Amino acid sequence: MSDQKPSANETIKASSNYLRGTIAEGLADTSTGAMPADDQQLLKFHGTYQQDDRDLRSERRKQGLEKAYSFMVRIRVPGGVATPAQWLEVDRLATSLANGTIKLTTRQAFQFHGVIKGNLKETIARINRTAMDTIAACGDVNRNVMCNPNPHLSTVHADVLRLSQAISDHLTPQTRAYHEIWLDGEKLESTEEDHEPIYGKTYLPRKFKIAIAVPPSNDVDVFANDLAFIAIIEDGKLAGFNVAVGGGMGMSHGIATSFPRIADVIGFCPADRVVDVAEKVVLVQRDYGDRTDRKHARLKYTIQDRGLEWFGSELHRYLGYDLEPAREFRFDDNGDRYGWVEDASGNWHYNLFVQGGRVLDTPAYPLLTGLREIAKVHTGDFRLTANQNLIIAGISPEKRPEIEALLDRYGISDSHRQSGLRLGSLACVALPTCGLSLAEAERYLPDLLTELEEVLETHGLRHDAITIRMTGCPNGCARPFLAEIGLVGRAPGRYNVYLGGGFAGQRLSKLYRESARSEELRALLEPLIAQYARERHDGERFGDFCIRAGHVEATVQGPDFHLNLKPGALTAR
Ligand code: SRM
Ligand code: SF4
Repeated sequence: MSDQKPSANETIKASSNYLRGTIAEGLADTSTGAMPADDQQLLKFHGTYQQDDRDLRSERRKQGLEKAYSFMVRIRVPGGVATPAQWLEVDRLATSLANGTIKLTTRQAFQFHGVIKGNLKETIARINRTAMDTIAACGDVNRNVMCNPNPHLSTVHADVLRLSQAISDHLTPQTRAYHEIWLDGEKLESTEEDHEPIYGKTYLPRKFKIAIAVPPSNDVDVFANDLAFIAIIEDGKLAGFNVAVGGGMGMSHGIATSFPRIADVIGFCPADRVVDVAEKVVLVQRDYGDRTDRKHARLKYTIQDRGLEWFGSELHRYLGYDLEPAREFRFDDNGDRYGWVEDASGNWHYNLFVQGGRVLDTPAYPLLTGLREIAKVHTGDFRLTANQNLIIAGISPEKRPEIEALLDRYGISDSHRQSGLRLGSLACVALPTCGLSLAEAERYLPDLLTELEEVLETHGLRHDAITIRMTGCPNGCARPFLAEIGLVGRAPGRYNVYLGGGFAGQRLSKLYRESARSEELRALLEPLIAQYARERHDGERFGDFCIRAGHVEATVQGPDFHLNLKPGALTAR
């Protein structure tokens, strides 16, 4: 920890009157499509980011116009569950007030892009009218709580979903600013000061993320979270959760003090203590997280700096009791179960693959329209997965033919019949909306996959599951450091290539090639894929193979992520 003064964002939060700032005034100013700089920081807590269309930047600059400003709006969906009515409203908003697409994110949320300032209030108000919200979807607070979305996988699913919603509710900011600013006619006239019992006036030092996994599926990539709960099922019942802390993906190229880290398992808690444990972990981070340097403010750095032992004893002090020893668990993979699956009660679930999580209509593939027609007749719900996919869940046997006919009519029924590599792919948004992207991701990965599919075909691996994730920068929004192949934007058309991540998201990958040009990626990966096809052991995963074959070393935690360790010097986690 440094002795420096608090970062600028701390001052903005402290003087914002519980996140109000001058947002209301900024929204009313029609002379610009942008918001004042400080309010842009506060808007994140309300679930929206100011962006501009980066494809248009230079043209607009030449014409002397201000940037093409618009807003990204993120809808919180705890556990990823949305009703058909909610889906239909999301669709209406996307097509009437946003850019005509729905983005399913890597944290089971919906995102709109391209909402102009004049439409922001209506968008957020309408989201709230369908019993969803955007508060705390972004900002220095606890974010959307993820949980395994597959009800058919486990009988304890309902319990786990309920708990993820309970954690989410408990950690939602209490400020009335959200209601005042966005929900017309609900301005509270009370003179009482707001009160944030958990966060206080300056909220958290940085974003905070929680996920719950239900083994053997690690489809939420639980180790990428600040706080992770791993369900322990004994005798078919939920016994409680292993608790893991200190995960996070983001780093900056060339800055060795920033690094991805996977969460460490520190113990076990019974199910009825999970909300309390979540609160106290948040409080430890609230009180000890670094508020001077936002690049060093996540829980992973608090733990890395002070040690896991320190964290354990501090957590004990806040809780007033000890966690129990961690229990056995095993993860098989971090992907989705595609296609049709029947659950114990005879209902059906269809997990479709959504390329890059982007739901839109193209002449060849009217996915948005197809899902709209399904939502009109569907009596179950929709489940967003952490792999940017969608489950049409809870389809009764009587309803299945009708849903199947619609899937066929709109060309969706084959969505899960893709190569194993494509099904295991994730791409973050990147260009043109993300202000931090250094290279393409969502718009480029599909083409790269088509090239790599030719390679897989040649080597007989078309149906083998391999995880590949691309991001436009090292912030890691598609968790590339937990993929078997991670491609991380470095500059336009250039990517750092990471290999050796664990197939179950249990091990970080390692840098294999720096700043490879996009035209080189196929040639760079082909020999590895060919060698894997020839030399792999029975059941050996591509990531494990890359380490055994000596292409990359096994990773270790913390700053050592950047060290070029000799193979075998340290063991894989
Ligand atoms: Fe992310 C920032 C998109 C999941 C780590 N992320 C951003 C912003 C808001 C860019 C910005 O700050 O200006 C991106 C908006 C792009 C756009 O145009 O929509 C953005 N992140 C996304 C999404 C939409 C990617 C996607 O394609 O699905 C995901 C939305 C999740 C959600 O629904 O809440 C998304 N971001 C993640 C994840 C994955 C996860 O949480 O499992 C990570 C890695 C885990 C982690 O937090 O360490 C992630 N995003 C970041 C970071 C690095 C944070 C760090 O402390 O290291 C940033 C940059 C920042 O916060 O300064 C960032
Ligand atoms: Fe933007 Fe980088 Fe996140 Fe991709 S990884 S969405 S480029 S911040």
